[in-house]
Amino acid sequence: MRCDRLWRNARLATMAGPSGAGDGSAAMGFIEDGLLAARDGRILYAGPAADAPAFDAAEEVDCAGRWITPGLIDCHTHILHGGNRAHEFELRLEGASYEEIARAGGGIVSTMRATREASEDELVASALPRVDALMAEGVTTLEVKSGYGLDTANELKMLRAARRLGAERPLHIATTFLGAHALPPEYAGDADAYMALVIDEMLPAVQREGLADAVDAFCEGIGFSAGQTERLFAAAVHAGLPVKLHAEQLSNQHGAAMAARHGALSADHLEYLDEAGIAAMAQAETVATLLPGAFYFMRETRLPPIAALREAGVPIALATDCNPGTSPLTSLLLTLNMGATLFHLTVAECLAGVTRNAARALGLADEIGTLEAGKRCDLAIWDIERPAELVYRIGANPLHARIWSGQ
Ligand code: DI6
Ligand code: FE
Repeated sequence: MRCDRLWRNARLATMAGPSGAGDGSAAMGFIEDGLLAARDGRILYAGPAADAPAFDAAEEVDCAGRWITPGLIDCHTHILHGGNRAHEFELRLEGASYEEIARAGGGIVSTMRATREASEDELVASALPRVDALMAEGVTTLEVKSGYGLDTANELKMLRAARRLGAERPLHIATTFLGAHALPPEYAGDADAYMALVIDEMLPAVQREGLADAVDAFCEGIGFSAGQTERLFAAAVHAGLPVKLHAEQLSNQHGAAMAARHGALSADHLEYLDEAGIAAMAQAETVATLLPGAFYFMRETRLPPIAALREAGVPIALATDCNPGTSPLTSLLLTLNMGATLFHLTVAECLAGVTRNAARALGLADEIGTLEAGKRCDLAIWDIERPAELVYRIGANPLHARIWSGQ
């Protein structure tokens, strides 16, 4: 059988183990003497060398026993933004809280100002070093949210800039419209009016240009209520866009259950999630995207209900939440370590969280996230003896090669 490229002598973590395979090598789909073949940017075969058909390959790579995993997926980022918030970090070190800073006009609104001032070119240029840091660790798909424009022109500018990241780099970009991230000062005291603008003007404009793959909101005391968010979600679903939600990060607003009722791809953060929220997510198969970088940086002490999520069979994803205010983090490998150390996830859960379940959180489970025939050939090839090393080490980057769409 003809193929473009063949990787031999590889150990594979397909991340496609049978469900119910437990928590170890079976769940991660380990294959010791593995072979992977690609054609036209797709995986043609990934499995034991002994079972592979005879391939006629244009190019062959000897992996010398290295491990291949699916290319990593960072499924929740605010990587595009103007400026940074190092000064607010200093204020927090002196005792100010995130909410106090936000209510005093800092926080998301200070990044909004810097983002409005930046041109589309400048936004792209300032994000690229952060994007490059993630790619250097094997990231092949990146979700990018808007949410620092907070008016129609600037939200569109952010989403156009987000799409351009995917033209500037060999990387799949999934864009998320987060117009309902914070209340801009011109709408102070009137969140309902701002939400109406998001629904009646921004969302249709975003749809006309095909700029968003999903719609998100910040459902929080300092963000939008579950009722306000529900109006947006009804409009998004009506427009054919999937939804996801920043839910239960700082308090329990019952946002995750509301999101699940709208078939949300994911509910994210979830430190204050309750039993009813977990049950609703399990029923809707909504992914729980956990963001240990924000938990760490905010010195949060309340853990997301990991054991209950696991018990209920809610799929768990992990992401950087890369943003200037609560998670200035550009390492998905460090995020894996935090998932294990701070959130008590197993190695299998951590790795599924940045592959298979991250793909589900983006609605891309048929395209990416596992090493299976038919999926895009996005790979990370690692200089490691066992996949646990990806979770175990702090500050190491054992990436040997990154393959995107077979290249
Ligand atoms: N939750 C977060 O952690 C980020 N956005 C959100 O809704 C914070 C964004 C920021 O502070 O700039
Ligand atoms: Fe976020």
